[in-house]
Amino acid sequence: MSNQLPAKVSDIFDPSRWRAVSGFDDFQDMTYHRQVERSADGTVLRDLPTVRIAFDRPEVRNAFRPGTVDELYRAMDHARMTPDVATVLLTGNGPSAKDGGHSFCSGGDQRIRGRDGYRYVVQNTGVQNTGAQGTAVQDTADAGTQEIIDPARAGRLHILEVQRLMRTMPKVVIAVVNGWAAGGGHSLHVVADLTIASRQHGKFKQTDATVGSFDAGYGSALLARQIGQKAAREIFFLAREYSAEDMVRMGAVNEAVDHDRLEEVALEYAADIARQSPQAIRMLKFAFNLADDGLAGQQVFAGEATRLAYMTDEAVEGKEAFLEKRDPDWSRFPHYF
Ligand code: S0N
Repeated sequence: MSNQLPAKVSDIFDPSRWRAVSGFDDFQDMTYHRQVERSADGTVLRDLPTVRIAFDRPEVRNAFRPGTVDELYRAMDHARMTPDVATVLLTGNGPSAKDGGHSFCSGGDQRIRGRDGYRYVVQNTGVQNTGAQGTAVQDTADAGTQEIIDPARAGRLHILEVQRLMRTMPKVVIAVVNGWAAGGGHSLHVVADLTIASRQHGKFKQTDATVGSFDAGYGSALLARQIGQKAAREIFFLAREYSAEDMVRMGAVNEAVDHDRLEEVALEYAADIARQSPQAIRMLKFAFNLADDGLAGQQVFAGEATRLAYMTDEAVEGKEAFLEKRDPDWSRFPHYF
């Protein structure tokens, strides 16, 4: 494992607490770090159970384009499958070098949204992207890239796949809102299990309707479950700006924190989570989701219940009886506890 300190990607990012996760060097729009403990001379002593996934397009308030969403999904799914990761911090890098603006995420990149779907920028391989991969190949200003309309992505809002992954992964996702959470960025904070926000720079605005967009799933309906129908409708219908403190009062944010302590406090939350039983945390997360997620929520909860049941002698008896071609003997197992 490399002892090299990662680049400082945000004003509140302390490189000594993190290492870049290997295998994600190709990321253009996101960064992915693992929390580590280091000795005084910077040697990595051990991994700690928290990862930090961050939007890295501060010049456009961390708006996401299709490639951003692909990277976000990859990092989130890697965190899901890493057994010793308990908590994911989802945040935004910055501030913007252009104007100093702070942002968590401002949602879908409006510059690439079109009637045909999304323009999808790919590295120029010198091969025409036609047929299954793409149709309309266009010239771009950037040497080395092509812009294509990818039919597999046209009209496909795959940020919703990230929302479902955040919702169903057996880990706690904390939205660490360091600046603007707008549009689809606002929805990501709604889907996160917990939200903490910068008192000075955390700002919330649901701009979907302003730009002719609408997250009619978790972004709106789950928000209404969290803070009530009237407040959620106000946020969407009026598209006003709210501070971190406003959001704490409404019950949409757990805590407003001084900006320079935001990441530190997020890690304190993560440390408390890591002290709990992993099994209890995932059963609780799935239980909190169950009623609002309907049969899909029941399926996730039931999947975990089945996994636990497979560890019992009773379930082992059923499996062994089948393999041994005999009737199962349930006599050892009570019908009532
Ligand atoms: C965030 C806002 C309020 C910040 O205002 P501020 O601080 O005054 O900054 P600006 O000067 O406005 O912005 C600085 C630069 O950043 C660019 N920029 C900001 N946001 C975006 C964006 N979303 N896309 C592209 N560029 C963006 C500005 O243009 C500016 O650049 P320059 O300096 O070059 O002019 C303010 O910026 C704001 O309101 N932003 C737009 C927020 C927004 O409307 N987002 C889209 C809302 N819709 C979605 O997100 C859809 C989400 C989604 O994916 C989805 C989910 C469910 C169902 C469907 C979908 C779907 O995919 O459509």
